[in-house]
Amino acid sequence: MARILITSAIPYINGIKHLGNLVGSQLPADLYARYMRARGHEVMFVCATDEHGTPAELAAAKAGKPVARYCAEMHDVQAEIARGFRLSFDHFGRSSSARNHALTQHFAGRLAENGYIAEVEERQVFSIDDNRFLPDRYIEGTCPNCGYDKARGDQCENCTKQLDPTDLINPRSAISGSTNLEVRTTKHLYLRQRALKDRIAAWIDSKTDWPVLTTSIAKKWLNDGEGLQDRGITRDLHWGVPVKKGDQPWPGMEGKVFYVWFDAPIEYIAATAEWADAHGLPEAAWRRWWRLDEGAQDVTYVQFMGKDNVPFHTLSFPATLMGSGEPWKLVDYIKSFNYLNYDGGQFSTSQGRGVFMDQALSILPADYWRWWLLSHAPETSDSEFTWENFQASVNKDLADVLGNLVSRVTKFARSKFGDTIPEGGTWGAREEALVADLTARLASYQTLMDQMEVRKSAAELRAIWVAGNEYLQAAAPWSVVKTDPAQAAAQIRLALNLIRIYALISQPFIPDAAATMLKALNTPATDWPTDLRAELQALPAGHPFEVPENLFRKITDEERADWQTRFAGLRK
Ligand code: B3M
Ligand code: ZN
Repeated sequence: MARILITSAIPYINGIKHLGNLVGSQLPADLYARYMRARGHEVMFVCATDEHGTPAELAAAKAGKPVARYCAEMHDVQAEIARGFRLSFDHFGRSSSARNHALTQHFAGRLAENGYIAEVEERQVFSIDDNRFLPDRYIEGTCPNCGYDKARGDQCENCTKQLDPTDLINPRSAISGSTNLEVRTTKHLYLRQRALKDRIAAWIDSKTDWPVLTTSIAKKWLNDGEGLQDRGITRDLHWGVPVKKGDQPWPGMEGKVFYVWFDAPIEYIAATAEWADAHGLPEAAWRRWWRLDEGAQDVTYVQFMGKDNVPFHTLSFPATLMGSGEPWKLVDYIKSFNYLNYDGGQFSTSQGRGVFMDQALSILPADYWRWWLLSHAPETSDSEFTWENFQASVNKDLADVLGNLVSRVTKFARSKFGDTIPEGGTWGAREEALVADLTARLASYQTLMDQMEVRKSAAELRAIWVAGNEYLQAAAPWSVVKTDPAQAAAQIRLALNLIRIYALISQPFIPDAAATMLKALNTPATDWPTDLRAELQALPAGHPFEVPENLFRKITDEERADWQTRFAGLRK
């Protein structure tokens, strides 16, 4: 049994996330966590809300609420929606927690002791009309790297380059739109990433198995142009983790807070500590996941994120951990994703374009979305959500292939043989061929799931469902029953057992349908099936079963057209 630590990028608190956010981090992380648990491994899967920085302040101001209250409310909203999508976090924490405050201040203190923090008198953009400094998202302008005209002060969404507000061309205030700006001097702390460059570069070079998307972005910002830059890690804001050296004051930094991207990844650790606190467990319970000197040397750590988050996870967060000089667990594998587009454009939270997580659940249950999103995950390139494709995929894969098999088999079994699994008959060549085919396909499915090949895993799972349909098509128990009822009984006994296997192996993708299938078969979720010949005979003759509710319904053309119109415009 292995120990696997899984983190999903933590979603900003500033509103409900759209389906593009979901498929880029939380959903594939959940798929992997569910799979690894089902394979019998010990899993710690954490996520949280990212509650600091300008996104939180701007959203609270827009909602007309104090930022602390806004964050508390939005955390509950996001947690509820995550439950709705069946995201199986061991803990869904908050970056504003006391744990994260303490850990963030701890890391800053250690970095300072080790000489990796510089105190810099720096020039910051000040808005005369707003009477305040404009860090990060408080300022917008044109990206000096790619020319995108809505780049923010901290990063260009278009080309992923990390920016400083003073880098922007034609800057304007995101609060008032004012261009009446000037540069003023203020003192800030810088993380001396350049001093850690060689260590980071060597570490990234050692990750030969990482996806190209991850390493290409990391290497781009490590080596391009002037290479890795030192990064400001404090801000002139009120909301955030107060700047301290451990638990000691930091002279000259009073009233300032740490930059959101400094404390957000530290929340991965803090969320694990919050998990231990929530369960009344001792410190050792979370430290064994994170401290190499306290058990984490056995842990495999996997992170999931969208491509725009890669620079922070390959450069800045490792720099924090390495620079601490303490034995913290570094990530072993970073699974990153491209963007999901929406019906010919981009999903956008700021512009309210696309389908948001709450809206999605209001029209269809989680499994429909989980299946489509995962089977179309933007892995090798950006992918696109269209309502036509969604309808086709749900109707074919879920309703026709899987749902139809389950309902046909259970209904036929009940009408011909009653409420228990029938006895009689034996397997022949066709059944043996099915066992061989499924055994090979299951092995391939497992390999793909182990490799986090999300789309390919979905395709293989679908192929496993199709193989069952083809078997039934060829065996045709509904005809055989007329001449050889015992033979039909053997076929349907196998088919009912097949439904159980489908439930066990499909659960990471479609947990609710899997639970319904197991319930209909009066059987608990057990270990991952290994020996398919034995598993296809696990439920014996005489075992009671029921006909489940329809697993999946089809999406009609009218519904599709209706949703297409309803979600064409901008939200709010
Ligand atoms: N909140 C950005 C995002 O939601 C940011 C991720 C933090 S991961 C430590 O995409
Ligand atoms: Zn750019």
